[in-house]
Amino acid sequence: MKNTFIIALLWCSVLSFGQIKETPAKQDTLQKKAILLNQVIVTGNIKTDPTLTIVKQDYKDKVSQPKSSGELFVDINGFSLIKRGNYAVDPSFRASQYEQLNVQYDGGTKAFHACPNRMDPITTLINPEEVTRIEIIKGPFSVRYGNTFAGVINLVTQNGNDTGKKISGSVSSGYESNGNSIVNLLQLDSDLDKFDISGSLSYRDYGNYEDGNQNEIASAFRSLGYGLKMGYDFTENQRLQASIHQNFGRAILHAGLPMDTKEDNSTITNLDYKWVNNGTVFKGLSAKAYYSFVNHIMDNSRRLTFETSENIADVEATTYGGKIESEWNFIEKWKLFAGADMVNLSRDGGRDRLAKRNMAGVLLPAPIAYYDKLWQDSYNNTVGTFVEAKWFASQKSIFSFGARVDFVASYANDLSDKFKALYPNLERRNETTFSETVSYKRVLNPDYTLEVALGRGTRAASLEERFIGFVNIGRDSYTYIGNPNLKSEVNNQLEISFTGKEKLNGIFNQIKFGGAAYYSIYENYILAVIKPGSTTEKVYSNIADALKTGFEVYGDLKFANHFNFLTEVAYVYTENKDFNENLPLTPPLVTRLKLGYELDNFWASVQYNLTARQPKISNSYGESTTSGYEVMDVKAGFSPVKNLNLGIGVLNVFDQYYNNHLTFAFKDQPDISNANRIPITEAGRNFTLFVNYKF
Ligand SMILES: [Cu+2]
Repeated sequence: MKNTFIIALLWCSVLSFGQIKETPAKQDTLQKKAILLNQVIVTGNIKTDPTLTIVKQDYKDKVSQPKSSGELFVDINGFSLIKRGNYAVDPSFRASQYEQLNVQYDGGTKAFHACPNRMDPITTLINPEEVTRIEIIKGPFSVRYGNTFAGVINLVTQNGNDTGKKISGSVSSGYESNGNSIVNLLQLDSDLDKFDISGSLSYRDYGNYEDGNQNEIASAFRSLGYGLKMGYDFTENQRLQASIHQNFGRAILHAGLPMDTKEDNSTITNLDYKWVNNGTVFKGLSAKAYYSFVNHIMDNSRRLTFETSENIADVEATTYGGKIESEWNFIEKWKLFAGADMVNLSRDGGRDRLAKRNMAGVLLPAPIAYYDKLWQDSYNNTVGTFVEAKWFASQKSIFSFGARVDFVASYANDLSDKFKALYPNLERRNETTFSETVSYKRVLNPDYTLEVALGRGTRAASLEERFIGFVNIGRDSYTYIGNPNLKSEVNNQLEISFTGKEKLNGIFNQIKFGGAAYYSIYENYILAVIKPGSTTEKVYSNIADALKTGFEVYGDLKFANHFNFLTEVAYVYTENKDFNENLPLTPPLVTRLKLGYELDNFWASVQYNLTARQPKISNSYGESTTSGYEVMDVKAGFSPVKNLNLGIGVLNVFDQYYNNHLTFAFKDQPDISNANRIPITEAGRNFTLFVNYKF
């Protein structure tokens, strides 16, 4: 009843606005088809763009090495990577990660991993080659893209190009010396008047890499993937699009996890529709539906523990959902978006264990078989509804207001006896969460912008946090246990951001600069905490008092017509006041310096990354302090003939031996004595080559 009332209230606020028309907004050079479908959420249109965004989009050009999902984020200020090997790479933004970031494809398609150890994070489910652009909303400052706790990451995949050509496309090949890794790709597009189709096929075969001290790190993998997208433009203002992506990973080694992937098979399907209306009040409608399925099989056949117990886990995840959104111009100087979305996730599967030795290591007369329910046939179903309004108070001032309500249902149909004993009489749980935001954007002059935003983002606990059944999924060696009674975690974030651009005289051509500072107060932060009275088990729990603050700044100077020099600095500080320590996975201070040179058919860049030491750690998470390090990459590319591009690179030129603070520690690696808890070291010097031919 209360829920119905809240929805009614939200929709009344939609309908109570008056009306008038808008002036057509200027659009930048983005693909029209992607904009028409709301795949792109930041279009350069000040009237519809969300507050406080980052866009990274030069993924197609200037390639000097094969792309990996990790590489997509490595150059974005404020981002770090959480690695468990070379394949399972999760992005971390300002010390927030996993489900705290709402990672999605093409403006709202969601897909979740099946592995409890995140061997198959969302970034591995779509080929990185297909990603042409990444958009980030830096905090809970929009309610239109689903639950937004610490930010939205939208990976935009390519569309049928507006080429007008019956057949066009490209073939590419890449090689990396460190690991003897290869990537091959084929991309085909066809644009036939109202109908267009695009497809891509990729194969990658990575070997184990060597770190800066020539230690071989278990990280090899093979994967084959394809994507197919078909679109039909009914009229100039209406488009329907269907897509399918499938990815097949094989023999994936994870140095930082207790098992290796035998097989990883994923399918994501997607249907999008958009109608842009030229009326004065009703401006358009967009709708989306998606379905994804991931099957994941892993075992410990390559590990020392295999002598004691043969383990194989077969798990699956099913995600389906959709979104419908409408756009209105009720009152002069106001724009309004209202809609609803749904994300349903379910996971099932478990682990077969064949114990061959007892705890003391003595061979058993006959092996004993066990089955562990890892996911317990668990469900997390979310339905949300939202309203977001923009008020153009003057030519230079824009206010945004947003509110959303999410109704979350969670339950598990197949609880293990151990879990039942811990949580007797467990029933389906219903929760209602609220998120809201208000922000102000001031265009000081065309080249200077100031933004101030305040947001409250609420995230209900994930399936891992609620229902994971007695399994080691952390960086440490504890057994993790879900907690179905967790409260939702809340991020109250304030952010101030400034960007500017100035034309210069003489040898200097132009300078661009900017910065952002933020402060977050967390409520009920979710963390796995040692179970009272236990030395081997951790239970997901709410932390009462925690915070995060930090900044990013950048300056980009163009000079001598062809040169540019970029400096970026990012810093995060976190505090878990309940435990009097840092929150886990807080990256150290990072400074990036990049000198670039560019002509029409030649480019080169030198990038120097300085990462400070991280003495502030989370002891309860099993972290250790990390030393600082400096890594230099040199890249260049040229185009000897039209449509042919060659790129070469030397990564980690000085063969630096180092480990990233967020990367997992070695786990059960046969050739590394006492391997547990030693951080995985990153790749040493690496020569790369990339060739691309367009037709
Ligand atoms: Cu796995």
